[in-house]
Amino acid sequence: MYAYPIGLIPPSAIDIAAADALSLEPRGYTSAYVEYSAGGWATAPLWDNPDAQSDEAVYEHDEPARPIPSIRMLNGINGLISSYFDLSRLRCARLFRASHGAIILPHRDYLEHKNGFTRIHIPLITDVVQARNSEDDCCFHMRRGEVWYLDARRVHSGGVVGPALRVHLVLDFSHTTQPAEAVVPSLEAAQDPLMIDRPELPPNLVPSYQALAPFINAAAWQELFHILARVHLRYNVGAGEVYDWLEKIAADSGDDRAFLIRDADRMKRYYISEGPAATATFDSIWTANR
Ligand code: YCP
Ligand code: CO
Repeated sequence: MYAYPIGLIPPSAIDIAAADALSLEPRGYTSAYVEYSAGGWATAPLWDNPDAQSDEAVYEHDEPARPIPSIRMLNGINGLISSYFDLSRLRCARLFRASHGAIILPHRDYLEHKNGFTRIHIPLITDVVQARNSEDDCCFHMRRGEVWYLDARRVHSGGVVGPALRVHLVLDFSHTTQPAEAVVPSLEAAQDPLMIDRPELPPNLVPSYQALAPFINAAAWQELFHILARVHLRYNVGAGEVYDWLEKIAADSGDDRAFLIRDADRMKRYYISEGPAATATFDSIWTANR
């Protein structure tokens, strides 16, 4: 696995940051990256380029990030960031939240950027059983207060497999930053990562959905995607397998077969190989001939 925990923030600092995070529910969250989310996954902007246009999506820039005006009073979150991280290298800070079975769909990051970022996650609110992240064939839990480096260029996903609330503080540093350079030298060392040992994939699970293929049309396609994208967080399969399953289901599908075959190919390009800037969204294609 390429992701690893690089340190631990004291519980007292996490407690006050978590209270700040709860104060942003729900109005602090935006609709950015809906195409990447299943269920109630959402992101809240915290720190950004001081010269930013108010665009909710992240873009590359060389200015140190500053708290956006609406969160300047959140001393818990802002104090945590200022005390434990190298602010000169910080480009963006956000919250990622998930609850009620929500996940971020399996994808690779930075495909739309020239260089990308060095990405750090810190769980503020989580659940040791229900909150999970994946990277390729691995599944793991990020414990509360751990400072994780994530290699977002690998295929990955994350969220909750039950109703629990999970809120991560997500920090993007300039792409030249080594993970250890993002944090202050005095940060407490991390424990070994908590890996999740998933049961084997039940042999009849994917065939059961394949058997439904003749009844799947474009109106049901996104929901089927969201169901199958969650399977790898419970069973021992790779994060990217969902796109192969959808390709096979599209080939056996009914009324919208030609469209779904093209869309399964589009999905691989959107989430895995070419990225959102170079690939149309599902909705733009589906509604084009309305
Ligand atoms: C990002 N990429 O790079 C987003 C987050 C998933 C897609 C959500 O910030
Ligand atoms: Co990602």
